[in-house]
Amino acid sequence: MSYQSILRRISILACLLAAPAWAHTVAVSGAWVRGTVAGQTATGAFLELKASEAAVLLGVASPVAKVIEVHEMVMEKDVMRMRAIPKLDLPAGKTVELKPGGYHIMLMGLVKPLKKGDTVPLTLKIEGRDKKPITVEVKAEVRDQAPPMMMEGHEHMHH
Ligand SMILES: [Cu+2]
Repeated sequence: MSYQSILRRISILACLLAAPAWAHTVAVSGAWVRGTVAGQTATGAFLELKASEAAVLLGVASPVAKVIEVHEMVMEKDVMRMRAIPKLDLPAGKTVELKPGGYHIMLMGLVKPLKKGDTVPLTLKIEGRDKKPITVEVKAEVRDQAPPMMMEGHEHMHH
């Protein structure tokens, strides 16, 4: 191997090592928020996430709600209930759906009603394998879509 070709190999390696940190991406698509009716203080936000490398969703922030949690749906004594989870795993290259009846972002303590056509800004806090937190800004469209049947009743479980 010539000195020149060794040099070339070294410079190729240097390029690979210098790959930019933003090569790790989290793609967000189909973000929407369920519109609210008068007096309603909580609603759900839904979207799809696809991380290029394994990552975790640690939390969500938005100016429209005082408290925001990531929820999962669990079956408890034949009743579907929702429960806050501290983080949501985003496996590399897989689409993770947050949708009605499944994982969702719970917006609580809404500061104003959310009408169809409004835009809700969401800031997703995500952490990759390198433990460096990144934020992803999302604009979610408000839709007036009725909740699915399975969402009914879970707020009145304590008899
Ligand atoms: Cu919920």
